[in-house]
Amino acid sequence: MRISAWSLRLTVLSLGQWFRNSLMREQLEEIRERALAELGDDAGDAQIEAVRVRVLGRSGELTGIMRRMREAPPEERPAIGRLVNEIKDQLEARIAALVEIRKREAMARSLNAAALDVTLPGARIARGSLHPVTLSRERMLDIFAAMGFEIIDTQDVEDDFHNFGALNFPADHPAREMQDTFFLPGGMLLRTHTSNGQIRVMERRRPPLAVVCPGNCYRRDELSVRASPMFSQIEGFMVDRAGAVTMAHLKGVLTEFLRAFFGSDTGVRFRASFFPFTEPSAEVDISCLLCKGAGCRVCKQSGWTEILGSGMIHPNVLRAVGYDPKEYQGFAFGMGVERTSLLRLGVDDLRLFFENDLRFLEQFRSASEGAL
Ligand code: 2NL
Repeated sequence: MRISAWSLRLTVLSLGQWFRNSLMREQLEEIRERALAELGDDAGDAQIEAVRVRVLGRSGELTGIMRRMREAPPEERPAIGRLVNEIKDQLEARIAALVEIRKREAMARSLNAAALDVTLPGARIARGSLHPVTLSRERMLDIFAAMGFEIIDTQDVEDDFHNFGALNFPADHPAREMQDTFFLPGGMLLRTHTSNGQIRVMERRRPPLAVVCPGNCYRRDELSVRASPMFSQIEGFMVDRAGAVTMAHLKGVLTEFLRAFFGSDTGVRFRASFFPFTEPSAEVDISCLLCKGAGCRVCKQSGWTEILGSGMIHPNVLRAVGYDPKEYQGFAFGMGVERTSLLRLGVDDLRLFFENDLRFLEQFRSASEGAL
């Protein structure tokens, strides 16, 4: 059989096509091998992305093969196409798996870095506490309330009559002087004691009355170991028909209060004294808390510490509030809250209560939790 030029040409052509065809498959296998090698278990994010772009990208290797598809004999094209798709699917799956592994690793790393030990104790939330003087005042008021006294808050800004005049202070009493009292523009003043409040309660109410008035008071003193321009007082009074409330009741109520506040073994002593607003008047001492009455430096060897002032309300004071002294009688008392707290808490300098240094205040934290 003669081989015509045509058939030879055809044969050569198909040989070439066969060659290209097998070359395409070979190239595809090479692409697959190389990509899979590069997508090894240790491939990082950058390398994965580089392989994806080079092989699967829009102008990547697989797209390049598809573009050259017409170089392959028509009957082979479907097989090559399938091979391209198979490789594409395989590489995409491999890349997806690798990306997932890298993601999990990154998550594990970040969880490890911020390792949370749920067995560790929680962070403490710093809690504030009430001021030791506030705690003392509340304890004092609780004791009087338990004895049946009403607690009434009254005004800090007062006129001369309610702070001095009604309390039987003579016009020339030293407490009325500019040196001692804060006078406000317009003739008012800052109360120098809480008696003003008691006067106002008596003015608007009729006996029988048992009332305590707590509150801040103001005097022109420099802050020192024992004085402060602002301090806190508790005053109280009890008034009823003449003869119903006597000095004996005064002694009973105040002894009861002092033993409840300082302890049931506290010694209590009444000493004759003088105040313009009471007659007779008595100062009250308690046995020294430090030496229990034996005598020490704090009580100047006396064994006693002065703690409050008291007396039967002066007839002039009763008249000033509109009570007839023949009809009504009663007792009154007053004490400084800081001074009383100082003694109870064993603090030796009044300024500590006003400086508000947390290192000092925090020592009384337990007091705010009910221990004191
Ligand atoms: C003290 C002395 C005292 C009073 C306060 C009073 C009030 C009225 C009438 C009569 Cl309305 N008296 N209060 C009585 C005696 C003493 O306080 O040394 N305080 C720190």
